[in-house]
Amino acid sequence: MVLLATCAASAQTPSEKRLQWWREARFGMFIHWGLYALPAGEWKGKPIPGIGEWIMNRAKIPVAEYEQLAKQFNPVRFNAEEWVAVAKSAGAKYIVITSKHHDGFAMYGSKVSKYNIVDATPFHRDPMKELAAACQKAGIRLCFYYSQTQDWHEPDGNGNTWDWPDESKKDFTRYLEEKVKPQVRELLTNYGPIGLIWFDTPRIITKAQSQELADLVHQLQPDCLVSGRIGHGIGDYDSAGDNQISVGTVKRDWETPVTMNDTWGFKKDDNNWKSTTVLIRQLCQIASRGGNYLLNVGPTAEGLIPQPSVERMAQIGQWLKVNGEAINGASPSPFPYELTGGLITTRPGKVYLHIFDWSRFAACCGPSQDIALGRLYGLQSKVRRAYLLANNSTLKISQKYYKATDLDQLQIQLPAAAPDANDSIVALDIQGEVRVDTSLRQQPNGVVTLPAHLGEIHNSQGGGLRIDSRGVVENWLRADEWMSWDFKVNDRGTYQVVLVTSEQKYGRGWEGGHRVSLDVAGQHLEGTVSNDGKEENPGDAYWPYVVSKIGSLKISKAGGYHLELKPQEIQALKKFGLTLVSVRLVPPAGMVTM
Ligand code: FHN
Repeated sequence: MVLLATCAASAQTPSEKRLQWWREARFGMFIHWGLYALPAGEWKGKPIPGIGEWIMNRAKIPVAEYEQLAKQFNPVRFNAEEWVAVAKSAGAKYIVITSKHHDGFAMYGSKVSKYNIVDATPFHRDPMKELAAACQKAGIRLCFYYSQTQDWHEPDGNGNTWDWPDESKKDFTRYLEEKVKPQVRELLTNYGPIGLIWFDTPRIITKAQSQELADLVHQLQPDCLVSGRIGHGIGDYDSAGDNQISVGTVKRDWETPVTMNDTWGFKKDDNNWKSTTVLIRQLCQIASRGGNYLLNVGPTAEGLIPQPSVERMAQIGQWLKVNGEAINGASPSPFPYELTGGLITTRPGKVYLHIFDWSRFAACCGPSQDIALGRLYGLQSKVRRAYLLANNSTLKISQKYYKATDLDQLQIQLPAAAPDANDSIVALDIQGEVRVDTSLRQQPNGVVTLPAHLGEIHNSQGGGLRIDSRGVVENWLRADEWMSWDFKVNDRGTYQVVLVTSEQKYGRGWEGGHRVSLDVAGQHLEGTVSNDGKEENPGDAYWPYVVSKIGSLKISKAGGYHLELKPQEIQALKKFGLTLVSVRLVPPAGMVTM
């Protein structure tokens, strides 16, 4: 199969027109800031578990008590220009800030509700006005988060079951008409051009109501985007789950919001900061799959962005200064699978190899200690020049086609050590369009990876096996559903068969003990999915991978193969079932690959 990565020049829909700047941006800064920054994760001397901005809900704080926070909220150290400078230093192109979160408190001067930062706090300033001016000056798009369904401050809003337990008395439409629409109107009228409105947690909103809200936004500002979380697929783009990096080809434009530690709103005891390396790699992962990265900071009640966030943002920016052309405005990888040890982005005439793990990419050693040889399979376009973005040094290359194995190979001579510990980028100048062989095949390190999201699903009637947005199989709860893959192997030999499965999101557990069979190359293997060790999930530390060794198989000649994975028995007590990530065929260490 040959894939041509082309830019279709079809007529633009209004949504596509709105998306233009956003696709070019790829990276934005999220800000969760509100009254919740004051308790900062603690209520009446007790730490409240969970994300900081949910404290009112988690501690079931009555409205009358929570409202008192407003009287103490005085963020005198807030400086809009400093915040915008943090975004700018990171290379972020837009800022999305909470104008009203689920606690119902407007962080701007609202005429619709007195429960707002100008009228209800001693601060009396409108930070959104100041941010609008600072963003305008810095050339950054200002965007507003707005919680359209959950509002714990309003009797008719969704979510406050402790002050108003009787759901039958709630009139959501009234809340929508009397608070949401008028406030959205204010936000789109009083702050200049707004890049997007980031609606969230649609919950009980109806399709018609989501549509009315989107129409209102577009009527007030035709260029303003609407986030996917307006509900019912009505947004201009999709929003992946929190901290969930989608895998594979995502058909629509998408964005992932990501926390820098474990909370969105400030929590004084949350110091679980992701490293800059992880953050840079997440940005690259998302860009290589055609998405946008929205990285959060949670300022304090004084108005300061925590120092660890400021530092990480600046470090991302330093990396982007050198490597930004491979991210901002870049297109996704033309391959359906990941590069060994890294990933790929493209733009017209260019392919960028992002190498995270130098030794895994440069799997075979060069003639002397100071050279490593990296290889890429499947690129069919002619490469005119290869060079390191880090220092613009040209790299020696050779390109060959092996007819016997139908293999295009690009070999690149690299320095022995990675020039950038976060992600070293090898840029390829190519002739014409990017053309690649998209078949699943053995990679230069000898491993054959068959990702779940690229397999064929054989559902049975009433069965529910499917792939979630992380690329993990969910609902594989029945033994009469199965999966298969077609792939190409270059090297003869014996391979260990490993099943990689995933823990549930946010450490909610894992289920093993499934008995499975594999049929491939005329061989039949049987084994049990057991926990033979954990492996870091490159996408997210929140749900590690579990590795199970199933047995070994022999491949006696290079060529195309078909593998079928069929369960004989599935353990589904916890309703997790067989959470497959991939089937991996691993050659013995030291096997010589072509
Ligand atoms: O409930 C909110 C949460 O507080 C936070 O704002 C995140 C950010 O994506 N959105 C919701 C949960 O998905």
